[in-house]
Amino acid sequence: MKILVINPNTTDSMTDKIRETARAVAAPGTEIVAVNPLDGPVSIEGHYDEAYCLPGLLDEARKGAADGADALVIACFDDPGLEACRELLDIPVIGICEAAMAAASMVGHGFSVVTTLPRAVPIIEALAFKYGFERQCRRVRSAEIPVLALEEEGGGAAAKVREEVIAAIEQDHAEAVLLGCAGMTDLAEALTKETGVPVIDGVAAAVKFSEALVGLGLKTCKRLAYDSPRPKTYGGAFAAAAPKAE
Ligand code: 5HY
Repeated sequence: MKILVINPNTTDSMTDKIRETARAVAAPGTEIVAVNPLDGPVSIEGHYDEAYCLPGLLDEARKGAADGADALVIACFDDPGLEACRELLDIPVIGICEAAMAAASMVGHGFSVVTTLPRAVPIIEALAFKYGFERQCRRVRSAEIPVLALEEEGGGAAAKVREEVIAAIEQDHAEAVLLGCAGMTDLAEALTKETGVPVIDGVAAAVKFSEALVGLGLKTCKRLAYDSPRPKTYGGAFAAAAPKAE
């Protein structure tokens, strides 16, 4: 099978890290294609960035599906464009936040999340409610680092994430801790070994859930919620993206 993994921001080094994790956890016979758009924000920190990542994300999703992807992983912890991609495609579409929360709910009674900036906290809290994990989500913490700090070797960002992971375990009594940014994907293994608590990276979780859904032969239901977009005209720069009659 082929899994398309899209980093919706435009930072190649983060896409490389995401690709490395995805390929490391993929089963033999699973091909990983990891890409990011050329147009859009270098990092997604809040709603405005998220809005401007969507056209590039949707274009990459459309191209990847046409190239034979069997599933799509959206590798940003805000799960941007999740429902739009499910309308656009019939292959399974999985967001790394939803995947990480689902995995955490199966290995512990309660989980915490450690993300980057304080502004990301309410966004992830809202996702916990949206996905029905509000009872299991103990707290969403911020390491108070910009997303791109995670791309700086020796910049101290990893140490700040580690501090919050330990605080989540000791203070929130979290039985699993989610890494609330795709840029943290390379930190999960060492933190799990050090703490003895599952520290869950959404990229890895989403890849394995994708393999499971494809293996079950499941596709997105195209009735009602995720029905294909209705054909209509789009004006201006988005004209080529207009939904066409199937
Ligand atoms: C992410 N931003 O996973 C989110 C998470 C965050 O560019 N990739 C980003 O920290 O807001």
